[in-house]
Amino acid sequence: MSTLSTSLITHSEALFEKAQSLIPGGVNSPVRAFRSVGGTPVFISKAQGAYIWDEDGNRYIDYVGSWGPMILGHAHPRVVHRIQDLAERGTSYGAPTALECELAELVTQAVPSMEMVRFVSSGTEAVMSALRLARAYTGKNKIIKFTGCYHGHCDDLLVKAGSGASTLGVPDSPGISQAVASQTLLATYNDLESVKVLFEQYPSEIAAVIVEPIAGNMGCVPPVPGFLEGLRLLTKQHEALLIFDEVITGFRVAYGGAQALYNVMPDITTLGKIVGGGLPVGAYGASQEIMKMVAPVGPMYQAGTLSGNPLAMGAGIETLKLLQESHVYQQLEAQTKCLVEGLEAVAQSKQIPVQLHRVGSLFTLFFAAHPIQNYEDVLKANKTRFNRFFHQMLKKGIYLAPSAFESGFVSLAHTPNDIEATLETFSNVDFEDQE
Ligand code: HOZ
Repeated sequence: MSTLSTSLITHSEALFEKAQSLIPGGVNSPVRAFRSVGGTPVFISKAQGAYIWDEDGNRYIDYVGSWGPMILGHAHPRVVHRIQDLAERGTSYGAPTALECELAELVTQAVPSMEMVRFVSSGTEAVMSALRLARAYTGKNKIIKFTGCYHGHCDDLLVKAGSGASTLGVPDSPGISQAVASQTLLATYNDLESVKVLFEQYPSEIAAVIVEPIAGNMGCVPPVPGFLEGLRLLTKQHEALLIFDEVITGFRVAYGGAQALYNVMPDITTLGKIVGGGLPVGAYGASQEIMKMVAPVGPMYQAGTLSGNPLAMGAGIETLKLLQESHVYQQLEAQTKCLVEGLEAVAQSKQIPVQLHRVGSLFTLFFAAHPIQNYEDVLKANKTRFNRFFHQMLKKGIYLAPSAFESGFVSLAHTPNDIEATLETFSNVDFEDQE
């Protein structure tokens, strides 16, 4: 591991200062600004395999993986070569390509409930389109979402819990109209009763329930047994659609995503991250019947200049093909299990209460003694302790998400040595606050 820079002001600090005068908060996505953990974000100059390097030359073992897409590790040679090869033929045509067909075939073969797919450029765009599709198909307007589940920054879903927000539909961000926010209803993750109550309250107005089948944006919170099955039943009973937001879980927890893992089929699925192999891609898909609502076949309009971009399609194709190799998910499972069990053992030896959650190669370490099943539980975890842990790990070359409430990602490039180095580093973290 490299020694960290000793100059008075690091390149990252200088860049952050400059960036803040040009870009709001110095970042193009808020969580990157380290507001949750404090301090200065490291500016990344390159990545390879399981590692990223900052502008000061420090190397880190990366458990963020660009927030999920880099399941193969960074700069996998096959993905890089494909992008290079395609770039020489032009970077965007705004016209159909064979590549789109190839990726669509791979996706629909992989994800059990998707018979047809439409590619867009981000997870947010996929979710936004999926909601429009659900409304167009059902002719209803209201959407149920779960507090703590995040589905990108589209207006409808930037509403979460908080005093009054659930019942009054108060937008979480200014700029979202009351009319839009009032169409979003909030339920509690892993609590079917909270969904039933909403269906009873609005029996004929709910177009869809949208859920992260494994919550990944409040840290990793798996569904309790029966939760997803219960959502499937309730939505069927009330003629509402079930949308699985598999932007994080798609191709991550299993090749067919969480729906394959738990054998619960949604009506609409949204994808992002891995499906684009590290380039900007989102996708939404469903049965032929539902997808025939989408223009130009049906009346629901949705379009995009860079949708199905050839470089992004190529990166996605190579990534999915590599994920089809037989050892892949067993290897991810084994490495992550080893990491998570090791973290648990170290925490125990330090007498620090933790909850370690893992599904496949998606994991979160919560500093909490209580079981965690929903957002309220998540908020009660010890944030101060996480921040102390985060900064000490970062200083020693372990790059984790800069927030107590995000998931960690292990890639195929992480080696047993990387896991060992991570555990060793954790064992040296000084929890001065320890009671
Ligand atoms: N949506 C991500 C957090 N769950 C953050 C994405 C980013 O900052 O790149």
